[in-house]
Amino acid sequence: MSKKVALILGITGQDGSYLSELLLKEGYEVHGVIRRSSLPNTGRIDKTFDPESKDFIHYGDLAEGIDHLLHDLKPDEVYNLAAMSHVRISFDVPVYTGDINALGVTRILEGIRKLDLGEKTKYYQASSSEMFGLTPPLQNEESLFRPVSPYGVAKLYGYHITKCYREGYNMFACNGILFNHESERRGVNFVTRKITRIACRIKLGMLDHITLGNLEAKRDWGHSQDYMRAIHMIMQHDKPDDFVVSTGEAFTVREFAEKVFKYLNLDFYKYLRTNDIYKRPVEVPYLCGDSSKIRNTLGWEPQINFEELVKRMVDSDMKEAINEKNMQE
Ligand code: NAP
Ligand code: F7E
Repeated sequence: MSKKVALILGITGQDGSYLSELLLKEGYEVHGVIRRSSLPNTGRIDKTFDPESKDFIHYGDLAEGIDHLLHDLKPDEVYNLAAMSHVRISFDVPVYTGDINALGVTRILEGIRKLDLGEKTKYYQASSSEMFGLTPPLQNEESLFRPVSPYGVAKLYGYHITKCYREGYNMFACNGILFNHESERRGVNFVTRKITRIACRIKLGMLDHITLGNLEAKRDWGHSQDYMRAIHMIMQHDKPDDFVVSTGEAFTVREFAEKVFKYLNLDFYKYLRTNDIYKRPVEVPYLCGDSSKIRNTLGWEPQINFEELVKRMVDSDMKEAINEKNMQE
């Protein structure tokens, strides 16, 4: 039997790197799209894909569309994980955020439709709990969307246009509405990784403080590997549908930081500074998801809890910080 072909947009990101590993393990032929950058951006996938090989890694950008790749590869499954994914920065680049996170989705769906791949090619859209915005928890598939960031608004467009192509053209197009998920590979300017990275450097005497914004925001934090398992299950379901993916437990940024510093035997408040530059014009105060639908329908549940997430992130950042310190000496 020939291998299933998967195409991942956003393969160089946190989620894309874990998803590519999962799909390769499942026996897929995996292709990914990378952007041109002035410094290497393939650090998360260099161990998985030969950087010299042009067979599986292709240049492309959601600003332009990927019709050429859809035409050449005729993939069985397209995972769109590509986005300008930072909520605060979306206030600085709102037009770009709309172009990539909203219109970028239409570019892919329209490519699938125009090339008449709709019968064959399944589409996954990386929708976000940020779309719920000011709606109080628990949020699930029936909750009102009240986004308050350019990121959340653009993602809501992506969500609806995915449903529109599903209903209008009978395409297998699904949304995963994923709550915050982190990992050892999380981008360094998201709050969890910022805290674990800096705390380890404080422990080793390389830094003497951490500066944060709003400490009271509450988030439902899971691990990216568990969530990539969920999205693969969503794509194997017998019908296209939309699912919330979350742990159902939420903590404040303050609680996350306290836990990290305590794990390292440090007093968080001795090192804490705050600065409004890390605050958003409008904050989403409290996200906590009700993921009963995916648990009951597909049997998914997370395997990595909050404690384990914190431990994995700190242990990994400690190794990285020790290496960095040794290089400096
Ligand atoms: P991430 O680490 O920031 O990765 C984003 C990926 O998108 C990177 O590969 C990036 O490429 C790529 N990208 C950005 N702009 C692009 C463009 N114009 N054309 C092509 N590729 C582009 O994000 P993540 O945490 O893995 O999240 C994956 C997806 O899930 C995103 O769509 C995000 O919005 C969504 N999401 C994430 C969470 C979460 O908590 N992590 C929750 C809900 C939804 P470079 O490496 O070159 O920058
Ligand atoms: O902020 C607060 C900040 O940037 C979490 C993305 O993956 O999840 C992510 O978006 C909270 C916010 O993630 C700092 O105000 C305090 O309340 O880690 P974050 P996010 O905005 O929740 C959603 C679901 C996505 O879809 C997104 O792609 O932490 N916070 N101090 C801070 N945040 C940052 N980044 N930096 C601080 O210094």
